[in-house]
Amino acid sequence: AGWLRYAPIPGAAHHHGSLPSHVVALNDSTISPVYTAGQELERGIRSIFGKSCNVHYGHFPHGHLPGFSSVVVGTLEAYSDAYGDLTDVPELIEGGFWLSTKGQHVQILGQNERGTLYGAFEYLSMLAQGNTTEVAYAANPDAPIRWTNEWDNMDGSIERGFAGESIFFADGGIVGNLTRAAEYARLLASIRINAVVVNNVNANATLLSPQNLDGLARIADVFRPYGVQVGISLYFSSPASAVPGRASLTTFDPLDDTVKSWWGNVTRDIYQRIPDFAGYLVKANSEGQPGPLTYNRTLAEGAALFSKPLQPYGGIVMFRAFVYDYQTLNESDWTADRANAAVDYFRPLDGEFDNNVVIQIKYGPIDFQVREPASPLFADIPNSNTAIELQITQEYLGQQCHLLYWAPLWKEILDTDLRADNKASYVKDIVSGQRFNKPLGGYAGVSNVGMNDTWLGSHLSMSNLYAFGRLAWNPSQDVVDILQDWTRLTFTLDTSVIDTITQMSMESWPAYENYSGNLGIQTLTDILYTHYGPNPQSQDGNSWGQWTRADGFSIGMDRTVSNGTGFAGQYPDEVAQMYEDIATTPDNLLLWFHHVNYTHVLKSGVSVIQDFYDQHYAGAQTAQTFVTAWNSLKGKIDDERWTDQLFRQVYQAGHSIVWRDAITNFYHNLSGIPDEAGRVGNY
Ligand code: GCW
Repeated sequence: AGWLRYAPIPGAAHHHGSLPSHVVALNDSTISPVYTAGQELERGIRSIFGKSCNVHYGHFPHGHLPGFSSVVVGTLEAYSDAYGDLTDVPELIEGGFWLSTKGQHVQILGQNERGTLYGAFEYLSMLAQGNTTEVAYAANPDAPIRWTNEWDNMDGSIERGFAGESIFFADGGIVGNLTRAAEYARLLASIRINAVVVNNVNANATLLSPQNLDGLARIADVFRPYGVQVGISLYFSSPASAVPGRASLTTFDPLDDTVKSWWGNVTRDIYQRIPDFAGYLVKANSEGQPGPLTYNRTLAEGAALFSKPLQPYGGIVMFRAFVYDYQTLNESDWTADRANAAVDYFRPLDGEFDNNVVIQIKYGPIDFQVREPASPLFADIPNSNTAIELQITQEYLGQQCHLLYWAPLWKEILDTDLRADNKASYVKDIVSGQRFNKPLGGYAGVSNVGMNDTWLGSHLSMSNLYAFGRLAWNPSQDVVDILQDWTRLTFTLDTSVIDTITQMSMESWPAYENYSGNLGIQTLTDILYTHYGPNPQSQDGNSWGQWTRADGFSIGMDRTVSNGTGFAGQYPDEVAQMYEDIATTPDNLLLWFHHVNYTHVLKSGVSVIQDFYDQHYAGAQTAQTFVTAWNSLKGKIDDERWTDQLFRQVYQAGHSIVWRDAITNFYHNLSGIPDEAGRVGNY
């Protein structure tokens, strides 16, 4: 149920008189999100207040609203057609809604059906939090694309998933029982996610077999009543792969006519089964994957292979900017830098992508690290649609075994002002399309939910999924407000519980950063495969291009233009200058941009090495306090969830000490510089 528990609130019966007794849902088709909204309202009001409502589907007869208190839920258009125009409703855009709880009839009126359902969930969220005040307002999305990506494989495993098997796939096909998929769609609709890419970006061509497309259509069928569309990831060389029921070509060259018609056929076959199909997500020429560069074609020519056939259907291509060739990265070259790749590839192509292509950019230039500057690419392709790719799953951030509330990190990136043309250019305003006046743009969150009851593998990690949806709708919201709404909906209205979970969650990112890799050095984890646990020695000499350049005296990536990889110069001038100079680079990104001696003194007055020691101790110390904090909630939330989370907090407390000791000892050995506080290396 996640946050859609609709737990009874204290004093529920007291509200009965002021609650509506009827629901009028202005659509009687069971596959309509308006119908779903009607069901959801009945279910919520019954569960939260113990009050049953009659639900009437379709227009109320004779063009009159019922004479008793009711919730009227439908599209604004359906409402006007039946009952006349409303004058007080401001302009709504796609997915927007109007919610008024004033007067005898609660009005929940969407710009479209999906927006109507969002409004119903908004009203229920208020009620479930004990808020029965009178409100009347319109809500509109900041950005049109609010998708999750699921890295689910056809065999049912999930890449970087920490919550069990896939809810979509097993044994090379689509699972028979899609109950969980429908429940997921319900959760997603409540946070206004409008599409899900159901398979891994490291895609498997066999998804395109006619039989599997039939299965995909079944997924779309269970999503549709929630207003959630389905999309898929494509494997670029599919035409030359063995796909049951399809011709196999000897080429996948994007300029080859047989390849073009191969993809044209696939696209036609999909839309025949799924008329509201969302579109494709493409990972090409990345980490050894095939792509247009295999044939010396540009990435734009590769994207066009998909955008052209999608155009007549209104589908879109999310083309990932995560393009780099790890085989060519050589650490002995001081100027080699994987962080440069995205801008190097995409900036020259700006303006060459079709209107229905969106460049999907990871928030940082490397890979979901605990601290990265915002990717400069957001500012560098003003003639292209862009979306930001965030991870909800905690690949590098403790894999759901450590508490980590992502939203403050996301917010910092979204609120970064990249100063394109020396003008305010916040990442959030670029991806919404506002800054560069683009029609498309938005958010992709790598979620990776699984069959585990908790969806993500731990109860507290669900705040991340919730916050993702909330910020994608409106990135200006406060991350504490979002967290507290989630906590009330998920656990209780008890303020002591809310305060405790708030404190733990808000301290979780700084704590993890402190014990896993501070000063912008990145998550010092095992980079070779697991991305879990400390492994600072793997951070150099690897072919992935995630380096720290640590030796006996110094550490950090020199990304300056004057003496390093030149990466800092990929930003617009004002930001480039800030990062070029140690004096103006914030301490928390120092080693991201500069190579310095361990004895270099930070703005805080402490040396780099001493700060390593101090922060690793501080971070691990904070993780210990999470156990005490969680213990204080015993009896205030149900035992089952309390026990489950306690196990994780105890584990994290121990593992944070493993992190602390591994990292501090590693750099102590390497540098030979003692800890002023005498902790490191003294047992
Ligand atoms: O860093 C890598 C992850 C891979 C992932 C890749 C990507 C899906 O470790 O698991 O592959 O990023 O984003 O494509």
